[in-house]
Amino acid sequence: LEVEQTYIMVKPDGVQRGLVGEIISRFEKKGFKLTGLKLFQCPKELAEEHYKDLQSKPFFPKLIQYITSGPVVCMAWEGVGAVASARKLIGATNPLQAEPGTIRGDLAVQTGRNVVHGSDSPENGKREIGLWFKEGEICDWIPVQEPWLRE
Ligand code: YYY
Ligand code: MG
Repeated sequence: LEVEQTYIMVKPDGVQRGLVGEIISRFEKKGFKLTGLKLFQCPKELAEEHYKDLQSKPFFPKLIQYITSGPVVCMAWEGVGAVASARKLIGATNPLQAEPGTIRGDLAVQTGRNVVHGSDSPENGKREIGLWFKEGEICDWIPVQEPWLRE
């Protein structure tokens, strides 16, 4: 398994519902390294670029409206196998199908209000971090817990 970067975002409903700390905490506790973090009001054009693969879907306009309806919390996380692992922590797209113990399984009830985004591939992780963060907003650092996470 490779060291990967993944883009995680608390969506506007997660911010409004006061779930930011809880969601950050799940990735922190897992042992990933936070390399970028900001509160951000997303412009429509960026939301459309981020979700461009879904452009033809009937729910696309509503999705863009939702993502731009209030501030989001943008995060970049790094770790071994971080992309797939983060998707597991997040749970299924439809929160009713998401397992208990996952973020969506524990904290959400509807696909259109599923509180969090996570990149679906290492390529998209890099692409999305590049979209949402400017150069200088990503920090590389060595967590003191490193030797206690991996032998
Ligand atoms: O990666 P993930 O967020 O789990 O699902 P995607 O298939 O990439 O869809 C992105 C986003 O679109 C999803 O989190 C909610 C919304 N959406 C929707 O509103 N209705 C659907 N039937 C499918 C997705
Ligand atoms: Mg997706």
